[in-house]
Amino acid sequence: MSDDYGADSIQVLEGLEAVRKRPGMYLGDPHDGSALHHCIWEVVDNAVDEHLAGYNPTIEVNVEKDGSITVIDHGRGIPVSQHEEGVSAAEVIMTKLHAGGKFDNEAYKVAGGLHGVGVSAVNAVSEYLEMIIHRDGKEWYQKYARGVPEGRLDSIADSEKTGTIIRFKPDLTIFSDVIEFDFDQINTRLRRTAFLNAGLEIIVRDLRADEEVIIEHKYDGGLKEYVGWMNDKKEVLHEDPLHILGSKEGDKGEVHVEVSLQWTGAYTENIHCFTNIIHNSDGGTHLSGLKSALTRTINSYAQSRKLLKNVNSLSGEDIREGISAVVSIKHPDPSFNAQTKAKLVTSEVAGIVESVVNDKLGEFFEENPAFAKIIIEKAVLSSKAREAARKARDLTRRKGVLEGGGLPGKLADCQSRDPSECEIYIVEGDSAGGSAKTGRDRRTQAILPLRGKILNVERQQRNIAKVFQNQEIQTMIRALGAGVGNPPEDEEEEQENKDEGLFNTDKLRYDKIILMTDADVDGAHIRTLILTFLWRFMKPAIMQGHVYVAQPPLYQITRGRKSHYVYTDEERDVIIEELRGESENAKINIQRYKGLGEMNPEQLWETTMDPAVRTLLQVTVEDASEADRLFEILMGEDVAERRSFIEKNALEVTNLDV
Ligand code: 0RA
Repeated sequence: MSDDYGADSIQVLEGLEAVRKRPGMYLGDPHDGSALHHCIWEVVDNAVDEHLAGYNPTIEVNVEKDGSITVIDHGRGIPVSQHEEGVSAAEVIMTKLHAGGKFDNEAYKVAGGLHGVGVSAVNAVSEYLEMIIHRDGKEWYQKYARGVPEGRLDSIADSEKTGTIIRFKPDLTIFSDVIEFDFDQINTRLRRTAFLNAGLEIIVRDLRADEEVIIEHKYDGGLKEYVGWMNDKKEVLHEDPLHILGSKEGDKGEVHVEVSLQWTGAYTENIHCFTNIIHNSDGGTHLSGLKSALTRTINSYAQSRKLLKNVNSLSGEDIREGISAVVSIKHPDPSFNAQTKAKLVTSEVAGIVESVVNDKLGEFFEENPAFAKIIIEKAVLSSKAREAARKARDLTRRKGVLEGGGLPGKLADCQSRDPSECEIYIVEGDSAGGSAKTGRDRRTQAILPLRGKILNVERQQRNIAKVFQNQEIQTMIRALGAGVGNPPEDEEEEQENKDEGLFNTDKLRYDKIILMTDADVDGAHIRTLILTFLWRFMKPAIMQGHVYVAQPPLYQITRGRKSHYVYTDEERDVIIEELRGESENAKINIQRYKGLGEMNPEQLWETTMDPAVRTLLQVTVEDASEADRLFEILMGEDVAERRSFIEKNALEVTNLDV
């Protein structure tokens, strides 16, 4: 039926065009690198499915010199049979949106494929895509340009192997701003994939640099190794992570539960959740199930053994203090709150996870009373510290009111009272503060100078009263006007933890909180200390994008009456080259700004504060638990390690167009 074929191929072209026109709908943001990297995940997910189906021991991912990506798997190979009217099944999979559905019945379950866009979306946004399939005794080849096949699927050689090689180069007319693959991001994600699929070997190569980078991931211990890795920089309270495996019949079929957990001496909890290998950054019913099980099992054990002393019962937060855990469930038909799959909402999962964990944890405690005692003692300590913190916070708040309205004397406030147009610059040192006060737009820009280093709150988790006594911290809390203390993260905690004037972004007096520190290591350290405080006590300000880092220039380069401000060393070299090019023996003056204080008010305004020309970096957090881990390393004991770490990765800060 050639008519059908014609209609079909028109549909295919329309489908590909839809993806190219609105990549955001299919692959995520095409500007910030998420769609670009999603292309890799999409192809890899298919290869992981082959592993899940029991066929694929190894996946290789190469970042190639020309900016393309090669994904090699050793699965069954994409089916090559004739599908309809001379078109192979492989071509259908590569060109039809959601074609997966036709093939994915029974054994074949798409791992991430619940994203559902399939490799055809990747094909559509690729300048070229080459596909090599080993299957049915042959090697097959086909190439596409922007999703359109350049020829038919041909057999080019005999082959005894099976598997698929896909090489694609993203079409850079579709992506912008971030158009280069970030090897760290790729490696981190694939490491996680390897942890979640015990035994699967994933080899990642960066072939772009002269020195090739090759990293192999293979974790036979799966989640248990994952948790061990999460804790490798921490003091752990028991040597081996617990590992819990179980399954229960749900409404749509068997639900598998896998949990691994380990308590550490840290003061935060760090729990990652997955459904069918997809990360759920906002948790959901599996997380609630795990939390309920922990609270219930540990309280009932502690009560029955009379381990609670002066505490009535332990709150969930106290019990989870210092815990690192991963919960991964497999469900035949999960539902999520949104397209992004951030939160699992399938309600039966809560009860299933809770009962699996209850059973195993109860058993484990009975068999290891010494271990149970350590965990419970830590939770009791946490409960007492939390109570003390509550009192200290109350005191700070009341003091603020008693001292008359609460705005600190050091704050040079702005005139506007409309938070949406107001900004506060938190500035390192009084002298830079002075320049900033003179140079600013006083209608909308407030200046808060901080003197010296603020307290490292990461080291004060057992003595939170000290945090609230710190002058610089009190000053910040009062200037921002939005309270302090992170609100509960879900409804369950909400009940345990009544609202007590905790931090609330609705009350923020400024839309932008801008950290302006010197462009040196000390400046970076101060910035990190402030960010750590904001993260631990005002997290929503960061999560909702209110926090920014100012970018002061590193150099001023002057030739004659012309002067340039320069923000990076590379930029400096380019400008110098340019000026030399204009005239050989011109005198070029290079001034290095060691600190903000060296700039006069006009310079500070021109280079760093004027909204029309400045560059601000918005502090963004891809994943809250990753950020927790980061701050722990960052603020940990090893000063030298920390310094170099801060220099390199203080936080994921992404460039913002202002
Ligand atoms: C459809 C059906 C089958 C496998 C695949 C697609 C498949 C897709 C990709 C993408 C990259 N690597 C892949 N490997 C396999 C099942 C094939 C069968 O039943 O033999």
